[in-house]
This record gives sequence, C-alpha cells and structure tokens, in this order.
Amino acid sequence: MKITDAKVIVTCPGRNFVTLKIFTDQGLYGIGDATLNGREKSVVSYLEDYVIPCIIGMDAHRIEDIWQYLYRGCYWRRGPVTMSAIAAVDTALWDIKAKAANMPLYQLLGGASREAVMVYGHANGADIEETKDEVGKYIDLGYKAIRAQTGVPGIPSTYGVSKDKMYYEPADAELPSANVWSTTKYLDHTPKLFEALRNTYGFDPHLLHDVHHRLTPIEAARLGKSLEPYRLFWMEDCVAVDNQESLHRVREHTVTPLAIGEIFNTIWDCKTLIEQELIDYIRTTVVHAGGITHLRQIAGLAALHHVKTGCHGATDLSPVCMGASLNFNLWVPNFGVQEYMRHTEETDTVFPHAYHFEDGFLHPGDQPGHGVDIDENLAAKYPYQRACLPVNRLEDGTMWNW
Ligand code: GCO
Ligand code: MG
Repeated sequence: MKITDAKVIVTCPGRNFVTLKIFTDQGLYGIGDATLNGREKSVVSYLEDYVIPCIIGMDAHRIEDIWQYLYRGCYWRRGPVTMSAIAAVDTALWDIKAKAANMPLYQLLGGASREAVMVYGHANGADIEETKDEVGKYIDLGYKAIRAQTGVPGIPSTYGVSKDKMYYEPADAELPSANVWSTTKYLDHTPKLFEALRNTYGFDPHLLHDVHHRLTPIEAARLGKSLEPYRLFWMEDCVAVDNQESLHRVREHTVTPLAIGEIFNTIWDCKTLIEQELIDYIRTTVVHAGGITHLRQIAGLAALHHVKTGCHGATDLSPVCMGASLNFNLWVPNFGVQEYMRHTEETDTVFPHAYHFEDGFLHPGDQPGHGVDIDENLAAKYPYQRACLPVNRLEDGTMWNW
C-alpha cells in the first residue's frame, strides 16, 4: 500500500492544533497529531519541507522502517520538533494499518488488557475553598482521580489555576505573559490544600498534584514528605529533570509517588529515571515521544522497573493524540492513569471521535483505526492564531521555570 500524498492541517478552534493526514493508493487515509504548544509552526515546516517529500511513495505498512528512516535518517535525532513530526507520521500509519485490518488500533497492539481507561481531571481554584468545591464537582461527574491546584496567597497567578475551569489554556498571549513565583510561599501553602481535601472527601478519590518543574531536589523532597499524610496518587514534575540523577535526592527522603516525563521525547530522556527506579509513573505520550512505536518501547522498559504509564493529556494535545493514546492505554500492561483535560465543544466538532467518557473512565471505542477524524471544512474556519506559553520569574526578577 503506497503513500500517495500527505498534508498538514493547522486549525485553531479555541487553540492551535497541527494535524498530519496521510493518503494511500488504496483509498485509506490516516491522521496523526503534530501539535507542539507555542511552537506549532516549526513542526509544520519540519513536516512539509522535509518529511512529506521523503515518505511519498513509501509502503504505508512498513511503520517500523519508516520510523527508523525518519529517526536515524535525519542525522539530527531527538528533540521535540523532530519527535512530534515523527509521531504524527507514526500515528497516521498505525491509523491506516488498523483501518486496513478493519480493527480498532488496540487490537493490533495485543488487545484490551482492561475494560476502560481511568482518567484524571483538573480541579483548580483561586484559594483552598474554591479548589475544594471544584474537586467536589469532579467527584460528582464520576471521576476517580483528580488533580488539584490552588492559588497561593501572595503570588498574583499560579500555574494550573484558570478562570475557565473545564478548559485550562496556558498559551494565553501573542508574546509570553509573565508569572511570578515564590517557592517558600508555595511550600507552606500546598499541604494545607491536601489536608482540606482529605478532611472533606476522605481517602477514596485519587488525588494528584503538578509542581510544574519549580523546585530544587531538596525542596521537592520536603514537599513530598509534607504531603505523605494525604497519600497522593502522584506528585508530578517536582523538579526540572535535565539531570536525571538529581531524582535520587527526592527519592531518598519521601515515599510520595513521583510522575515525570511530559516534556520528554525519547527513551533516552527517561532511561536513568526508569532503570534506577527513581519514578513511579512515566508521563510521555504519543505526540511528543515519537508515536505509538516509540511509546511502546518506553512502556516496555518501564514495565521491567515497576513504573506505570501516566500519559500527558492536556488540552494542547489534540483529540487525535487522545484517541491514539486511549488505544495504547487500553492495551499497555503497566497502565497507571491517563490525564484528561476536556477540549472545547468547537474542538470536539472539528475532530469527530469515537472515544467517550463514562463514570471516570474513557473508552477509545471500536471504530477501525484510532477512532478520530478531522472535519477539514470546519477546521478551515478557524485559522491559526499565534499564542505563547508564559514565562516565570522569582519575586526578585530572576528567570525561573514556568
Ligand atoms: C499537564 C501539563 C500541561 C502543560 C501544557 C504545556 O500536566 O497537563 O503540565 O498543563 O503545562 O501541556 O503546553
Ligand atoms: Mg504537567
């Protein structure tokens, strides 16, 4: 089955999404997500200028060989732009193969290992009271796992706290907006949130928290320790892991489970973390880590070391990524949880999908392929709009991690 053509579709139904569509000589097509929040056009160019001309004429069934061709063959391997582009091709090809087999993608991976995929939603509020109410709303919707973020007194804005509760969108301006950060204030305040949540809702709901790369290892160790009485499902991205070894410092002080990896692109970014058992959940997902083909390798290594999956699923990952990820999650033996930030209604109509939410779980559906399509006419009504992620500074003006 020959690849006859491919095109990149950019649309902004509330936020920007980049989608690759691959056509074959058998009338089948497949789609893959290529969205890299705040850097969308670099992936568009990478695909249009370099990848698409190479893959036209190739056999669409040879997914592994095409993956290796794009990874080894470009010489400049790894990195978010390269790996998102490879992921888009890979996802589209798995979509095509599953359509050709007339099966949902999870069947090709090895079949369902569970009935459905447990997801976590995002509850956030300006203060502890508001966050508590928001967590209650997610419990009422049936969620079994909820991430909780709250505003910190004395800091004007905090990561994860939004006006628009169900649809958090951090890329909010043409140029990066500026946030202010105080580690001291945050470290004192956060345990109070989880104390209040456990006092109100007990220990049944799984509670998660995202530190968003802001602490040093010893500070993260302190936070993990202070959160132990509230038995979190996980503490996410507690430090920026450019140096994987630094997680030893956190690990030796706390039994709070650790999740890391949403910004990783390859197995090499998390090899040490996994092999030395420094994390409990790996957050890599389809679009930013080379597609189903590479994610499967990461999950395989993780399985050897008691590390479960916890795929990134923020709104900047398109429904195409979600559909592929859900097929992956239904199969993967060492599944942990899937993040699920809802897309707006406009986004959901641009990307008709077979997956559905029920009582805290998502199911990918049984449509052949990954079960997600794109309505190109509708997509064309929402042109690209430049939007950047914020930057973050300490109170004295020093640049910090957002
Ligand atoms: C999460 C993430 C996101 C990122 C976003 C950046 O855990 O969901 O941290 O909210 O900030 O994906 O584009
Ligand atoms: Mg995160």
